[in-house]
Amino acid sequence: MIPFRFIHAADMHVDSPFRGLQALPDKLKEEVLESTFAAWDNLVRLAIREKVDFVVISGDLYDGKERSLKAQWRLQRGMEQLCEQRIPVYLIHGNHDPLHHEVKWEWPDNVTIFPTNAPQAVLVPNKDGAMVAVVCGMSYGDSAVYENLAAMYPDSPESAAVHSDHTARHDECALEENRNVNVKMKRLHRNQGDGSPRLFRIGVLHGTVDGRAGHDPYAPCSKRELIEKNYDYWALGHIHMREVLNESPYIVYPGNTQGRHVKEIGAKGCYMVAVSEHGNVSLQFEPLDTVRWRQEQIDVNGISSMQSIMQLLDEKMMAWKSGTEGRLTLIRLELIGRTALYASLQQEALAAQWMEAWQAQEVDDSLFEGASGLLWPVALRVSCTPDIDVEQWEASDSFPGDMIRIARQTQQHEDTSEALIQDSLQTLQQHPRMRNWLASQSGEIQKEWIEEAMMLAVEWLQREVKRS
Ligand SMILES: [Mn+2]
Repeated sequence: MIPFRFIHAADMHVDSPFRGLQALPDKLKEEVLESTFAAWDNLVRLAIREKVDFVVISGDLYDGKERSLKAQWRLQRGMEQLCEQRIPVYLIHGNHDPLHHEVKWEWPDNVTIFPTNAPQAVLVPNKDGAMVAVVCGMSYGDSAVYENLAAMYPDSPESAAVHSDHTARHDECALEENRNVNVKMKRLHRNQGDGSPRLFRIGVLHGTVDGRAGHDPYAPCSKRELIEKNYDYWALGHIHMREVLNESPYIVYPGNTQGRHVKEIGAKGCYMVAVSEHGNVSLQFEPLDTVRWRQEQIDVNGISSMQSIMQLLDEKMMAWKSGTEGRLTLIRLELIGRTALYASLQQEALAAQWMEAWQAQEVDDSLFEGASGLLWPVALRVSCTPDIDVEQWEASDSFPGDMIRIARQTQQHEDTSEALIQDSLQTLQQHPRMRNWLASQSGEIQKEWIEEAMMLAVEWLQREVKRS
């Protein structure tokens, strides 16, 4: 086998709208809105700097079916830069950017887009023009594809492969059945001779392997099925969390190139894949994101004053801030642990005040350094428990014991818990907007309210008992 290297990326979602960031100062909002574009620019720069042989993108380049002109233009610019450096790009379209008939955009000659009706295999040369790989892929023509596309991929893609001729004119396109698809391929009339080195097989697929909670089950297939296809590398897209599902052969989700909300935490980027002359594959993750999401828990167990909690928060934040590597980082914090300060922490004003103070300091910093390297708290949630022994109280013949027992019984029955909530929140029910909001809260959340109210009450009572 001839050694070569390629980049595998997916789910760029260029021009994601990032809804729900109204609270961010304009300068940071701009940085966030620019981030999916910037990640693409970083990918292009990486490919050029590392002189890779080619780039594979496994769907969802755009965020929406109605791709914005701005996104198309920015992608075009990057593709042209890659074209100038003679780096081909092989891409498929996914559920967010299906290749429907209204899509009319001319890519430069280095770009190969796989068709929608069936998988197509393409022979891929390295920098010196020697054939090194066969890439087989298929695009979505619709935003929802529920068929098992993997089953349609040929077992020996070389035999059905066409030659991807990046110098061919668009009107020479051999795939008449995909007239509006910008595929520059020519049927290959010669077979790979017996003497020629084995080609590395890459399957490019946007879909769901073995079902994933919280994701639409587009193009479902099993890992076993992919393994049995006998490809060397499955370049997957769709699931935004980076994961290597299998190593022999490699089955890889590179994750998205830029996190888009607080659930898409940590470094985001692409894989640099190197194939050795013996066919050994090695993967190197390369971050491309410019804005990062983070989620951290802070244990306040044993801390005895609010001031110390605030100090601990500051210390942790300072440490995390020094690790942002120059990226704007949006962080969601959660206070946990058993604490005597439970009641004080329940007053939301404290969390809000600390957030405001920290944010004001970050705004000051941004005047000198811009948005890069800022650590911006987007939420501070208090999930502490009071410093009380609930079990001991519950077993005791006491007023707090009665209260815990009643709360537990109430939680167990939907009717009684709802009646209690209705009764307790009567004043709030009189406000139409509040009434709607209350009605939209799930039974689980209502049970949490009862739990919190019970904890608060027992905590107060315990304090009074100690004092008397
Ligand atoms: Mn996606």
